[in-house]
Amino acid sequence: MNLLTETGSTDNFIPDDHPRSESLRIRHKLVEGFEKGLVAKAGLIAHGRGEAFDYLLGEKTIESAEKAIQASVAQMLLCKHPVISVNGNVAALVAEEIVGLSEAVSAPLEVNLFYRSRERELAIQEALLEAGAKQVLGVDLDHRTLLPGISHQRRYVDDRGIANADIVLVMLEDGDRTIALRAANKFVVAIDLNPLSRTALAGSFTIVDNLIRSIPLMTKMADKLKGKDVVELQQIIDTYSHQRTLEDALRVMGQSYKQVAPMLDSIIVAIKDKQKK
Ligand code: PTJ
Repeated sequence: MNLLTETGSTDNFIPDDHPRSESLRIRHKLVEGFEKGLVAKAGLIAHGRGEAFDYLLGEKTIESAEKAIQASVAQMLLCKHPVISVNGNVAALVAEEIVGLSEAVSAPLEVNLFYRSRERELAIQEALLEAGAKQVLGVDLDHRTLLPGISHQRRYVDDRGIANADIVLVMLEDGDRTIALRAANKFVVAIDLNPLSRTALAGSFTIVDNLIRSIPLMTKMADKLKGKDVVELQQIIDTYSHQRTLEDALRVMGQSYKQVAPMLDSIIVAIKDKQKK
């Protein structure tokens, strides 16, 4: 069959033995999300930026990100009104997983978009409901209110959700709203693969990791930490350093130059293997 003329399932295009098959499948999930009206055009580009940083992290959750997950979940469990902000990329990539986290930390999901349109709000709401969410905030116009200090569409928040939250989890976010949320005295947990982004810097705590890995890890962590008392949770938070986490992510990325020599060797082996066939 001629793969170039084939349409439909991505399985036909991405063979399992392709060394980057997992990353390519995630990309296609996002493209499908775009076709379903969940993801903004710019969301596809934003994903590419994330992929580049993830490459430098070795596409794994580094130790300092695990610590950030622990401290962030501890803080979410201690706060009274946690809310999880969901945009197009999140709904396309981790709809079921974000519903799982929402249940684990008792935090409602709220749709909040940079490129807000009624169609996208409703499509994202539907995807979350299909994934098992019992309620999705941020869509009902009767509950719409404004977060001060932002001129773009992210200023619209739900009076049952982000407007009254004491902690907000954000992903694929822009620095503007993170700063506005902090200015409104909210604790912000950010997930961002770029440790130098304004969001990563402006978050109270930042998890430098791919949300595809970190959301399920946060749910597992919530199940683990739920048994701990307030003093133990507070101790985790007090011994955590936001600055050290960002520095460590950059240190790990900087160390990736050490992979060049072994990777060059493996490419030479791959070329020789192909020549033998
Ligand atoms: O709100 P929407 O759905 O209308 O779309 C808003 C987008 C995503 C277009 C908007 O927020 C945007 O342009 O984002 P930025 O400014 O490109 O920032 C996205 C950040 O998320 C970048 O720092 C990326 O490195 C990071 N990122 C991308 N993919 C992932 C990620 N971080 C964690 N996990 C990812 N999978």
